[in-house]
Amino acid sequence: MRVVAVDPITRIEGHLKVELTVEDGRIVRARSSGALFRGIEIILVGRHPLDAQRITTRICGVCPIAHSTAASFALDEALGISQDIPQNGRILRNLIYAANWLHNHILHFYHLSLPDYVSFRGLPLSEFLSSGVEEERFSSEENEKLVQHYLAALEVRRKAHELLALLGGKMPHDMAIVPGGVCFRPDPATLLAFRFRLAEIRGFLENIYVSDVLLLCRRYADYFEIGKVRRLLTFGAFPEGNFGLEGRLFPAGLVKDGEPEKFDPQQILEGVESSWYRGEKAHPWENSTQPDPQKVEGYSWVKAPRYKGEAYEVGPAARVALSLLWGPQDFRILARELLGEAGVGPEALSSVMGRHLSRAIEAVFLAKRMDGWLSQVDLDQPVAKAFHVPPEAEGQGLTDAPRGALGHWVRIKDGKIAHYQVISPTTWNASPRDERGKPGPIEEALEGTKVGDNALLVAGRIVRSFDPCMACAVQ
Ligand code: NFE
Repeated sequence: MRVVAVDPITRIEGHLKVELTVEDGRIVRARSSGALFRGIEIILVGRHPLDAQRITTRICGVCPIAHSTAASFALDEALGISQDIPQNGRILRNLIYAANWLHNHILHFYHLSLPDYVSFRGLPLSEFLSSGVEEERFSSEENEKLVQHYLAALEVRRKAHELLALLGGKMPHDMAIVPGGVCFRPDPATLLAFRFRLAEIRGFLENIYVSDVLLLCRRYADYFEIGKVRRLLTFGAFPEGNFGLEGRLFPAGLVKDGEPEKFDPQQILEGVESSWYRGEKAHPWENSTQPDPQKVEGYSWVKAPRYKGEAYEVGPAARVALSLLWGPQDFRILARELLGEAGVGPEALSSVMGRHLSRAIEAVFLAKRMDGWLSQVDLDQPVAKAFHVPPEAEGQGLTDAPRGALGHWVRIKDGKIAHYQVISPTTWNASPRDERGKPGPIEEALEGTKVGDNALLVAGRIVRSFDPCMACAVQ
């Protein structure tokens, strides 16, 4: 038996530590641990409610628009205007947010994951980039092509940031999404520039990204059986009609052992049994953040959210699984086609390769949908709803972020924030054990995996397939 600690196991996006106990070439126990405390929920208390949206976007430089969006949804509800957001406000928010998704998926595949599979031998920075991949599943031409696309993707990511900034003002931390809608009115030239940039990015997604992901899926088909969780949860994303959980482009729901279920936000409880906090398991409306760095049973700053008492994987696999059942017809056609090309069915989504394939499916679909949204912007109509901040109110903002289900909960008293809680995607995925000793999703995906002498490489592939972001995971 040996114990291996990998710290950090994430390439960027904060430091996730994973401790593995390996026995007879198999991971028998895994502990995932967030090593940095943030305290954003505490900082927010006592501030003006509108600060929530500006401050929480700073939680993360990779998915800032996710927090901008969730905070705006929570404040819309608290201000009593959720159902009055003008169509332009809804569409422009979606476009800004979706641009961030495209960037995130390209970043994850090429720059955070590909070094786990391709060889960078002979290239500058090879020692820095390589995960020590020695197996040769790609021909040298394929390897060379993927390395070239790694470099090309840097440029495409810059374009995706520019796309976002055209409507969002800047990246990271957009200036446009606000409670009520957006705070600026684009002119026709800006919309045209957006369409032009989007077409360039779509070209890369459709012609290069998808075929690179399919190539990886073919060469590493065994990884459709590795890193499974089997319980999937999504809050859904991108309102296309009314606000709320219904009418989203990607529908909300859960899939447990292949069976879909409606999602009920009241069933979320967050525990701190193995986390360095005081307190009892509670719903985010009642929960608090009381750091206790000396807690003996603790091994992580990440809390442990559970749905009906169970740990759920959140992220692209959950969205694709649900959208295949309840999503738009054109999504189902695309998803079935790409799953067919990879030679797998929906049961393979919750796996290392399933997560990569899911991101590719939704990125291609989303970019096409964005083009349609753009045509719906009506420059003669309002972009925001005016509001007054009430002295007492509360609001819940639920959306999926690129990495999965994200929730913000705000309570206002005496015109100030009295309570703020965030549960982000990586809080779900990287959560530690709960009061029943049940592992979090990343721990579960690791445990039982045969790794032989390659514990670091295989565990790295499993953990990084979730795209963990520790900046988001701890609040
Ligand atoms: Ni910091 Fe994020 C996304 C959020 S992950 S990247 O996607 O919320 O926990």
